[in-house]
Amino acid sequence: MGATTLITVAPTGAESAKADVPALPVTLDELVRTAKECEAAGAAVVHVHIRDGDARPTLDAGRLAETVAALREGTGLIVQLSTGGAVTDPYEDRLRVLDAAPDGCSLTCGTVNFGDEVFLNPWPFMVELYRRTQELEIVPEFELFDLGHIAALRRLLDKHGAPYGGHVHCDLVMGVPGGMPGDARTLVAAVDALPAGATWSATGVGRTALPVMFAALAAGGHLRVGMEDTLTLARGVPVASNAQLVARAAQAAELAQRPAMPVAEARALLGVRP
Ligand code: KMH
Ligand code: ZN
Repeated sequence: MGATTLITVAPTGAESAKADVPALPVTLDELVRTAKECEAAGAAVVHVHIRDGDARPTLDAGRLAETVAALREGTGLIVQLSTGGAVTDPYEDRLRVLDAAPDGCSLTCGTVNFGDEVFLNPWPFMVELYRRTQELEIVPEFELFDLGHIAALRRLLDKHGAPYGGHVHCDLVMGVPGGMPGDARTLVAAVDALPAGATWSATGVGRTALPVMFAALAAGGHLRVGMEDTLTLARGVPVASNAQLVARAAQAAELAQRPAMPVAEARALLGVRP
């Protein structure tokens, strides 16, 4: 078990509408301001989805490049772009995300029912995305929504070698309707199945956020929090800001005697490009 806790913030996502969630950061200014606040509260990685001028999810190449530049300029955070996008995004657009040259990107290890929709990640797409991360020297974070995704991750590593940076870091995304449940016994089963030497964070969507956070800390893992996954702080209390969620995670990590990991340590752990 490491001495510190890597905190990733996922501030926006692709699923919530600004009209329903006014605190959601959707413009570049809002995103950079949020990222600065989250860095100050203890985050080391920002997992980024962007929106267009109408606050709708987009994978526009120009906006992605501009976003990476602005986050680098305004923060010291490790910039991880989502390649998951929205469930409607075509594979080609999701692959082109890497052209924005982020430090890292998400790479989901299989298809999963996603509420009433399907989040498609067939094997050939996973392989193509993985190869491009290796070529472009971008650190992938393996997103695992279900236990079967861990088998696909192991197969990917067996057949296509180590990721750029040489280290395998995973994120258990738990509690998605259609994916693995967000509870302690599922978390332990997932962690037991991970490849040797991998590090991992966990996030629980919706009301599984706190059980998953506590289970992850108890099991020696890292944390992902943010308004992509959680919009309610407590029953009937909406989340006011992403920084509020990061501060709560940092406080829990401190109580667990593994305080928030400084960004420099996170860069070394993940092996991101200097
Ligand atoms: N928005 C979801 C369909 C990722 O960022 O890579 C997928 C997602 C995963 O959020
Ligand atoms: Zn995401």
